[in-house]
Amino acid sequence: MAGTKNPNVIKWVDEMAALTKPDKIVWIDGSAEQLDALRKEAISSGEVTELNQEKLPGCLYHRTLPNDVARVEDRTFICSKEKIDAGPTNNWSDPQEMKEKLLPLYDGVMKGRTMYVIPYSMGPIGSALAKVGVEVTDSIYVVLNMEIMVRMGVKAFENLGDTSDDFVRGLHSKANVDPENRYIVHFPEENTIWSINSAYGGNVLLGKKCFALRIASFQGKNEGWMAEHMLILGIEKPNGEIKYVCAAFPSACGKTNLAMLIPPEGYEAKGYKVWTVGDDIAWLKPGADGKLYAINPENGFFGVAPGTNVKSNFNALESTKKNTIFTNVAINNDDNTVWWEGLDKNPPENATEWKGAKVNGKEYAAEGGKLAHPNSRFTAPAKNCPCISKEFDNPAGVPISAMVFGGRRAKTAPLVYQSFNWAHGVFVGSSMASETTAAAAGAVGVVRRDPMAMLPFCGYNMGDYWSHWLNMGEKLGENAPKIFNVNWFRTDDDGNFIWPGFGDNMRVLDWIISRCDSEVEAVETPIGFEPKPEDINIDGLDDINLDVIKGLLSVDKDLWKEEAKGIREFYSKFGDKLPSKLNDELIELEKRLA
Ligand code: OXD
Ligand code: MN
Repeated sequence: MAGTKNPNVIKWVDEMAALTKPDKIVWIDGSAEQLDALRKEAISSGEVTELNQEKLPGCLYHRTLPNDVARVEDRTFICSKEKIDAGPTNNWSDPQEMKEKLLPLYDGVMKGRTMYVIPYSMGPIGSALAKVGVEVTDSIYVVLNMEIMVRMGVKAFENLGDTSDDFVRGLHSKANVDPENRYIVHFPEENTIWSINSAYGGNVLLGKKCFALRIASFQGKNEGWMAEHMLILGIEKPNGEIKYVCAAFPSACGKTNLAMLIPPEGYEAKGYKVWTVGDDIAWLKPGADGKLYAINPENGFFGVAPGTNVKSNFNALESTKKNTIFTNVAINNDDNTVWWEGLDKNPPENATEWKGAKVNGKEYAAEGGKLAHPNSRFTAPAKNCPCISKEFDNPAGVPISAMVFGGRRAKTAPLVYQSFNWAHGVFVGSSMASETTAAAAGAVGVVRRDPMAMLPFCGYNMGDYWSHWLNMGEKLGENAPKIFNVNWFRTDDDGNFIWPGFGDNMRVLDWIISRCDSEVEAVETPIGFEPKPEDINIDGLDDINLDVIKGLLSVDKDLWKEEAKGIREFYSKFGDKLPSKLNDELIELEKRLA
């Protein structure tokens, strides 16, 4: 039963079935009965296993093939009609040529399999900011994950109605999970995503990166809104007022941790609280009052497990205690629970590592083996999160006061600074960068530009994307959020982090919201407005005194001159698409540094 009369949906699903030739088609209605039956089927086929149902009720475990453990940027394409519209930061292929290449791979690929048709809404049902997608897939694992990550089922059709054609078409087949024929392809001008030969979340949960960032960023440009790789959090002040902040960081900068931050004791005693609206993606649109409102289009967290523990992120860990799917973590066979590096210091002796081998976990870890894959994940319902915002389901979204960019910089960027204005803030975001760490292969300390943390996720030319940002600022005028940059990762001469990070990042957020409320003054520097050192609250911090804060806020002009050169080189890739305003901002920065 289709659950919709919409002829556009029905026609497209018919076409996909004619192409992939499944034995059976199952429309996902979102009912508990149907999901229960699918869970049982996935358990009996071995696609997932049930974890300890007393300790982890409703939790399942899944293992992917070792060749299929992460997003594949080199096999991800933006197929706009014109190459220039994909821009220099995306892989591009002519849409027709790409279809000719992929159609034979899809032809009959679901023979002997069931095709699941998943209607879903990105964003709360009934929200003017929400959008509908339909994903067809031959993977129950995808259905079970989508159930957590999006608002799934016939209710999504309420937003679409009976005639609209405005839905994103997602075609996924795990096929043979063949890495040589793995493709993650976007046709932004056709609202269409094709994914084949992967069964890893980021490549197959098409609502997430593919739709909510790559396709949605393009839709947002055309329709006057923004799809950003940003967490959304609310900071409740002692008087009960809540200020909302969005923040973009490249991966491995602690985005989920910041989204679920627990304020230091002194703040909690005063009555401050932090509420999570989203940990990965924000859709932003001006409201009737002219302010910028954000929704989290997702309904769950697809978080990296390693490193998550009671201290680093209590709230994320709590979120995984029920109805969660774990992928590629290790199993503790003593009690059929899960383990990953950084959960605690006790790898289970009787373990199964992520590829499926039974090992003595203690010995394995002592020899440097990884029991969980470094990119192993939990898929957890947002409503499990102890600090989930009361506004999480609010169709109107939350008004954004500040936008924060950040990266991992050992010396260059100070702890925090504020942009002079919106256009300067866009410049700051466009030149965002992170330095490579010893954790990744290759040279340490190499600067990688990742504008607005959108490098792998912008579905069109990044130059046009920056123009769109600049236009949004003009439209918002006085109501535009203030833009900031933070860096939690400054190191001392021995390479140790100076700033404690985690919950103590609240101290920086405190300054940020005080600036938004014009409650605190700032110091003008060549790169932006900085706090007066005494305005960063260091009460209760043992190792940090005013001099340390001064150091964290220092701006080394020589390093920044190098930085400006790096930005100029990066900008040169964009040719005519680089907005002249950003070039002007760079020239102004160079003048201020001279
Ligand atoms: C993610 C990512 O998985 O940004 O969220 O890579
Ligand atoms: Mn992300």
